[in-house]
Amino acid sequence: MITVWGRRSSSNVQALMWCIEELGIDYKRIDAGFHYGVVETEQYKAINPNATVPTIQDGENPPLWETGAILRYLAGHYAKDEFFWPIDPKNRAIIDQWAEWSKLNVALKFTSPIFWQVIRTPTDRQDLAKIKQAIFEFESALAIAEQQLQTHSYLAGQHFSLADIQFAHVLFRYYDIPIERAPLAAVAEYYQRISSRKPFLQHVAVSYSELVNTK
Ligand SMILES: N[C@@H](CCC(=O)N[C@@H](CS)C(=O)NCC(=O)O)C(=O)O
Repeated sequence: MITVWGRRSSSNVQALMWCIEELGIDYKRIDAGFHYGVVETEQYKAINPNATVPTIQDGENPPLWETGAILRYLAGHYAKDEFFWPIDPKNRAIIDQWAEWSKLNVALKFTSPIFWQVIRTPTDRQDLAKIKQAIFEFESALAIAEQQLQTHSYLAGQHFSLADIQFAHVLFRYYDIPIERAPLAAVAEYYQRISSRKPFLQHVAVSYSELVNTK
């Protein structure tokens, strides 16, 4: 049994929960972070000094933080599917390449400069030019995924993998928030494919209303 600390509205927790569900792992989730608190307690900081979510503990093993590392731990320990995170180093490196790319070029270029600006900043305080530039930069990264997805069903190849979790958990909010989007047909078609996965619907395509700031 894995214990997960992290609120459902955190994008990193969503990626993790999506992975847990895909791999069929037993878990208990404790709300933490944002207005749920917990993360600033000394007890929590002893297991995650960053005071962020998610953190996990698998049985008696040492606690783990940093979503990418947790996903790899779970994949290495629990995935039965040979494609999710392959054992062969050169096949695994392709998954890791796209997963790292997704974290650095997709998630980081979306969450703070776009999502937080559009959803968590009251309309009268939004810097529209800055948001437009951030969308341009984010979609320049998506254009690389577009090219890849024109010839591959999934981000790192023809099979669903850990890279899709790092990449596609961002897409629900990208397609949901009120912004103008570039026409990226292969990404849109891929998103439809991903959206038919139950674990994605259960943990990623969920309300973020607790994050909206209208004041
Ligand atoms: N690099 C870390 C980032 C963790 C992070 O910043 N998590 C955010 C939520 S997505 C957080 O804890 N925010 C503060 C809070 O929720 O209280 C990871 O990938 O796990």
